[in-house]
Amino acid sequence: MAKEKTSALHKNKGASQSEDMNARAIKNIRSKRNTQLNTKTLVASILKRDTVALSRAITLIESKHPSHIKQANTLIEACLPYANQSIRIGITGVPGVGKSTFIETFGKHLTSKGKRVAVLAIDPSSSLSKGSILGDKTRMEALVKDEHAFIRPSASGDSLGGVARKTRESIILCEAAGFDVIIIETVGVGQSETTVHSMVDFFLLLKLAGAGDELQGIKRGIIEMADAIVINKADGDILKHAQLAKIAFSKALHLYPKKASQWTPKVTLCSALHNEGIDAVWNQISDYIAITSENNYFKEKRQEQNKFWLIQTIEAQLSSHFFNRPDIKKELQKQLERIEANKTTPFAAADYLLNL
Ligand SMILES: Nc1nc2c(ncn2[C@@H]2O[C@H](COP(=O)(O)OP(=O)(O)O)[C@@H](O)[C@H]2O)c(=O)[nH]1
Ligand SMILES: [Mg+2]
Repeated sequence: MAKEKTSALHKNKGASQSEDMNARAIKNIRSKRNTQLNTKTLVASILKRDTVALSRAITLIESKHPSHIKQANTLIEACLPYANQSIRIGITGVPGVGKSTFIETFGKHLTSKGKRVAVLAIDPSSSLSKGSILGDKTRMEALVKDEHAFIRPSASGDSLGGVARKTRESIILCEAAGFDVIIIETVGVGQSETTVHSMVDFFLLLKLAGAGDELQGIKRGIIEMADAIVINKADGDILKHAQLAKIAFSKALHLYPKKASQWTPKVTLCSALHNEGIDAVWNQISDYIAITSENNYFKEKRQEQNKFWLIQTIEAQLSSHFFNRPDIKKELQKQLERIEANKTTPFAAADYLLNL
């Protein structure tokens, strides 16, 4: 039968198109089945703590290909029941403050205590400079080689929101892969500290001692967000400055009202390079977890964060949907020109565009 069909198709040129379509349909079904199989295998491997599978999964999350996006969503859904079992720590500080060095020393400290540590990054500047804050993996040589650590350079993206979403999804995957501590690093460009703050349990500000003007040039709100201020490079000639900086920051912290978490942030000194003061940082975080678990703030904060991210995601999708519409693109340009020519107000123009 099959043979007859084949030969008939070969004689009839007009039928070759349907044969082609059949082949395509079969290929489609196969590839769909393969994708489903792949997703299942990938999830199983992630749950078995296979970091190669974890890397592949994060790459899928970062992809813009529609079929990858679908697969990524299935993946996240499958991993979600296994998530939520980690401590998420945000670390921020200006370039050169010693974030990479700190994460290396801190990460090694944690793995030596039997913890599994994942390091992710939010780097809003990376889409511009094509660089990445975790690109300098050389500073984390020991941690990179540690089988209980996983380091993922920052996701690239067009917007902070896009990068943030990918990072949040990566957190879920890392948790499913059994990581106990997730560190999110950021350089604090633009709104990135606020973004990281909205996805972590504990927010750590890394600072340098200067010439007594530590508090100058510090972004508003950042001290309020910090659960700990750690002054790095408190070694050698800088130690004295660091001690003075500690006093200045402690005073500044006292100006803020008590936090909803009932936690009182502390200022400590450390030398990431010489592994000094690192255990004190971990002890502080452990205390924080104990206090906020006891008073339920830990859970409540995560729930608030989830609600925040739901709204954020809807807003982002609505706005990208809107701005990507060809008619809106055209009309927006026109309205911008009209604003320039003083022929309309921003509000009237917005009304007009939203009603299109
Ligand atoms: N003296 C001293 N130098 C440090 C310390 N931590 C980092 N550094 C140095 O500061 C420079 C910048 O560190 P890095 O970790 O790359 O900073 P990042 O840009 O914040 O990631 C490097 O040359 C480090 O060796 C420290 O605790 N003490
Ligand atoms: Mg670095």
